[in-house]
Amino acid sequence: PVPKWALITIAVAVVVLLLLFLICIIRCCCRKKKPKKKERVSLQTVGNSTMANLVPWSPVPILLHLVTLCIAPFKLKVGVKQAAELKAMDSGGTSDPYVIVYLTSDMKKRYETKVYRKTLNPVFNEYFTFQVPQAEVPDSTLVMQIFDFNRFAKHDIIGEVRLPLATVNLQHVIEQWSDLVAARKEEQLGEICFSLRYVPSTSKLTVLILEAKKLKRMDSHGLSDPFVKVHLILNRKKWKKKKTSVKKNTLSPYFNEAFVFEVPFNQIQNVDVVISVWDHDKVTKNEPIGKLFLGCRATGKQLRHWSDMLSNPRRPLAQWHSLQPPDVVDKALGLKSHLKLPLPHR
Ligand SMILES: [Ca+2]
Ligand SMILES: [Ca+2]
Repeated sequence: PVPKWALITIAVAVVVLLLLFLICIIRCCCRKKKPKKKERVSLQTVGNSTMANLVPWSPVPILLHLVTLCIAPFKLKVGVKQAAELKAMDSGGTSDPYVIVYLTSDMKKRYETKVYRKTLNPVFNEYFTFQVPQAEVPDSTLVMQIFDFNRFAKHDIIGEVRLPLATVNLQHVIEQWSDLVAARKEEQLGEICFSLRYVPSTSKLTVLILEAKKLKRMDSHGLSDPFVKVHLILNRKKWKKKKTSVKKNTLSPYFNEAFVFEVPFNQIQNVDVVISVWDHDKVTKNEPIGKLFLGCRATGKQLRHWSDMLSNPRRPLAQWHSLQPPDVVDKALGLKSHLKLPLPHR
């Protein structure tokens, strides 16, 4: 017979050994999960950060760090970590870099890092938090612009990184190097307000063009002469079209013109409504100012407006929308190039 104290000692020893074994396993696992730093990752691979491809050395990269803090409301923490081998903008062969960070869904909210004097390899390690309505996340792009500070002259832009949030897997922490590219000018094309109403029993789709504001100025001596075209696209082909009257010399026209289209209930899912604002010109051809489309293929605010219309039959629903560059919208719609040509003015 084994004494009781011996049994207890053996039991304690076994438990201690098991605990040690468990600690070892946990340590090994954690070590593997630590993200590798300083990998140079191309933007295309962002969608799947675990499968990031290594790309050849690039001359001016910047290291970013993204963390989704909260899903609803969507909160994103953006870390500007460091930049390497920046272009020298000052005569001494150095730059004084700082970074401006914003999301295109709210361009008024901009953050700035401190200025780092006389360096081409600044280490910023600064973090900024953004909050975005959930519906606007797919359409939003994170923009980081690096500038060279100058005390007595205009600050020069060194380059920028644009990261459409729709291309990023926001459920993972992302830490990656991105290449800087030449900065693009942010263009405000304007906003348009219209209401949508669908009555399934009568197959009537009503688009009421209400007004527009902050439209881009298109005429060199004057403002713009806006009018609105409403196109219906069925199965990627232009189907029906209507247009408003022209409002002369204004950037905030008021239309209040309604268009009724007959769309059978079994086709409503296959229809895109394209709304474009044009500048009328007497001498030269009319020019598009901006565009947007609604339908089951749309995203963000436009998709929400469309689905609200479908789930509230017979009720007109009005909403403001931002105009997008016409070529971007045409690309999203996958229209053939010949359909992009402006129609002759009557
Ligand atoms: Ca400078
Ligand atoms: Ca004009």
